[in-house]
Amino acid sequence: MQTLQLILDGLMRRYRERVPDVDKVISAMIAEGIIRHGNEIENDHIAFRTMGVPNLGIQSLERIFLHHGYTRRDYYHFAEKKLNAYWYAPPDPALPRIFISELRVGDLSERVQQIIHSYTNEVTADPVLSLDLDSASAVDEFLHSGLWRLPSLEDFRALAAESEYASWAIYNRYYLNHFTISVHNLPEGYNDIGRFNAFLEKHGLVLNDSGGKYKESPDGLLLQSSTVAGMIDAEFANGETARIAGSYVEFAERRVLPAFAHLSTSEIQRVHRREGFEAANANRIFESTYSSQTNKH
Ligand code: OOG
Ligand code: NI
Repeated sequence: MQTLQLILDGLMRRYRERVPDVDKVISAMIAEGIIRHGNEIENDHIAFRTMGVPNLGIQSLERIFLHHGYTRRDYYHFAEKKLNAYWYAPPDPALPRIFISELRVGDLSERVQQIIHSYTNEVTADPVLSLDLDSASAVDEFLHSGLWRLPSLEDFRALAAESEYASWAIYNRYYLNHFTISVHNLPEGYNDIGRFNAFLEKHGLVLNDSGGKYKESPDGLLLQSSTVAGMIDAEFANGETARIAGSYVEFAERRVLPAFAHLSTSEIQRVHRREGFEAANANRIFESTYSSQTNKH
């Protein structure tokens, strides 16, 4: 538990450093009196992106979290974006869920597959198998170091033309893709996604509007929104530079399940609320790093 907490803390620390929207949201929440410090924010889930090739992908990355007590749950398939994903339930309800997706590399064009393999072939054995999973610093270093050479800008652009997920993952690797603020436990007036979005926009945050500014599951119980990823100054091979999409922040409202509608607010725990994810919502949220959304900055 201690080790897992250190791994999660390391991910959050670097994410917060790279993604100015995190502090922007937290400061706005403090200024508005929604929270007092920031550490009382409930993290609904964190997400990673991976390359679906031998030695890497979901089957490799998930091993870190399975080792620390996470349980694999539902599978999702995104045909148009050529992705697979699973979500993982934490060993303790105070910890975030994890969402790991993977590019179905074999479904892409020959040319793009070749570019991806030219990088991922540098990984000749599953790196997680030789990692000391009980060492928080070893895992932390692994998650934040390069598995392949720095990409060229030309390759990055060729990938982006066919899959903006591919170009994002080849550059950003296992840096956190997002963390997610639970809005349902916030004070009255901010505890539903529509009002929380209005608060965010009032403070100058730009929201992903693909499929609407929030996405709602068919059962009406899982509502999600996200910021448009901020741009980072990225350095490519041969000293070339470009502004590319980094990570974003997500917001989730999980409503109480009909079976527990009779409970009073103080009795409601995580188990009484809608669990899991929703493919149609996720399909839109992926676009938070796509140029169709980042162009709005
Ligand atoms: C993940 C998008 C899906 C969710 O909560 O459904 C997602 C990504 O952008 O990698 O986060
Ligand atoms: Ni998410």
